Order: sequence, then structure tokens, then C-alpha cells
Amino acid sequence: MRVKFLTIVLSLILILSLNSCSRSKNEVNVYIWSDYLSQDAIEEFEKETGIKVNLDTYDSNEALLEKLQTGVSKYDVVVPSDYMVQILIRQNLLHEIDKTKIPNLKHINRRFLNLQYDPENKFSIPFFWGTTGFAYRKDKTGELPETWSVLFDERYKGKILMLDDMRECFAVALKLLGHSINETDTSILLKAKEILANQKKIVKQYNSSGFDQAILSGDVWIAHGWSGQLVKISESNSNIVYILPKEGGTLWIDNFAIPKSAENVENAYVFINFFLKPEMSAKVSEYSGYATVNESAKKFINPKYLTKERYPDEETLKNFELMKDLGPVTKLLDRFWTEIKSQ
Ligand code: N2P
Repeated sequence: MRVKFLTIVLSLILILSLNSCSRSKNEVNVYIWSDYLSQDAIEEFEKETGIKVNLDTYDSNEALLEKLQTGVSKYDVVVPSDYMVQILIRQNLLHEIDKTKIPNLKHINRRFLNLQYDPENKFSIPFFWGTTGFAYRKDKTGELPETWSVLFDERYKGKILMLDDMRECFAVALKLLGHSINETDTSILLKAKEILANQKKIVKQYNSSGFDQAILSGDVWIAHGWSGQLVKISESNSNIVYILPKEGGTLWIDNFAIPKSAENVENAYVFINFFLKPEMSAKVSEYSGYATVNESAKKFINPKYLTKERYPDEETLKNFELMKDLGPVTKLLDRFWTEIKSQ
């Protein structure tokens, strides 16, 4: 009798612990840009797949790089931009993707595939794309010209926000100087650095997370920032205008990738494939304001969101470029950026 009782208790313990063990494994750790996925999209994923999502967010590619280099946190899905995909591949930090596990890949517009940063998409699957421009408060400044130089105008001292992003700030200065955002010539980079260092005294904040809120609240009148969030607030507030400067700037593509260190690779595939379903891509694109690469998603997007602000045409984008990995020059930029920020 006693033995039987003990056996029952022991097997119960075993069943319970096995169960909780497998349950704790059924998760996916996602590290993604802030404001990309809505809470209900995540819940829909969890409900449909039974996989729990642990979500952390970042606001710069460099923050993502650092996380993956130090290896302290283990992520299954990350979302680097173009040039950062290149850097992560070079540093051997990404898992090669088995495309048969992402059938929804077929919905992606070909113009976003096989690009220079990952020529065969062995390591990255495009998700959102957008531009970097600036927004301004028409009610505070009056009509402004479509040029980056307004971000350097002393009249707006203390009312300017710049992205807290080395490559994006250098891109602005380089375009003003008439160069490519991927310039590597030291003397030109030095000039760009001087421009940014001078600008610092009129900049109220360097901020890549709350740039939309800062302009909405009137804390700043002109904000350098990414299309989605700025276009979204301009859609609901007629005093806010989003500008793609005539000098050109950054065009970017953010991509799903699986880090080498991922522990739930199968769940990573399920996650990526889920968000490439046309209906889901449409939903999160409407939510975030960022443009989808998913051609089949377009018919699920409310036409009021298929605007030229969200989807600028080739002509508007003719001076816009994708960032490239600058290789060893990155170190020099890092140093310049630290000097600007700490002066
Ligand atoms: C989202 C930022 C957009 C990412 N908060 C730009 N690559």
C-alpha cells in the first residue's frame, strides 16, 4: 500500500516537472525595434501557436550588435537593418536560414530581396522599410523648406531633436556636404563631424525612442526621425509635416534574422513566418506606420494608409541610399561620435 502510494506521488511529480519543462521551452525570445509590433498582434501569435513571446526592444542597430556580441541574453529573433545585417554576417553572429521553413517568403516584393547586404538572403528576411527624414510643427515655425539645413538653423535653438544614432546623424551631415551617406574619406568625415559638433549647441535632445512624442508635445519643433512614427503623427495632426529633404538621406530595410546563439530556432521560424502572413504584415504595418515589403499584404491595408508619405515613389527617393557596412571606418566614426556627444 505504502509503496503504491509512493509510486503514484513520484510519477505525479515526474509528470508535472516534465510538463513545466516542456512548457518553459515553448517560447520565443524576440529583440526588435520599439513600436514595431502591437500587443494584440503578439497575443494573436501566442493564441494561434501556443508559443509564448518574450519581447525586448531597442532603438539602435548598435545596441543590437552589442547585445549579440556580449552574448548575455539569448534571442531567437532579431531585426537588424541592412548595414547591420552585413556586420552581423561578417562577425559570424547569424544562423543560416532554412527558407523552406518560411513559406510566406513568397509574398515579399522581389525588389527587397537579394540585395547587396545579403545577396541571397541566406541570413535575413526583409520585413519593414522606410526613410529617415524630419518632421516639423508648422504652427510654430511656419512653412519650412525641404532641406536638412533647417536642423542647423540657430533660430530654432533648443527646439531641435536629432536621432541618437551615429550613422543617421552622419548621414545628414554628409548629405548636406553633397556626399554619400557611405562616405569613407577621412577628411570628409572630419568635416561632417565638425558640422555635427557645431550643431550640438542648438540641439535639445538626441533621442531615438520618443522623437514622435517630443514633437507632438511641442517640446521640440523640428525632429529628425524615422518615417513610420513621424508619418503616423502627421496623419492625425495637420500641424505636423514629414519631410524627405531634397539632398536625400537614408532609405532602410529592417530584416528578421536568427542569431547563432538562438535556443528556440524552430519557434523563430514560426514567428517569422507568422508575421509574413499577408494579413499580419498588413496589420503591423498599419499599426507602426512603417511600409511593408509584403506585396500580398497591400490588399489588406486600408487604402488611406497607402500614401506617398508611407510609400514614397522612386522619384522622391532618387537621392536616398541604403547604408553600408563601413568596415574599419566604423571605428573612426565611433570615435567622432563619442567626441561629439561628450564635448
Ligand atoms: C522604430 C524605429 C525604426 C527603425 N522605433 C529604423 N530602422
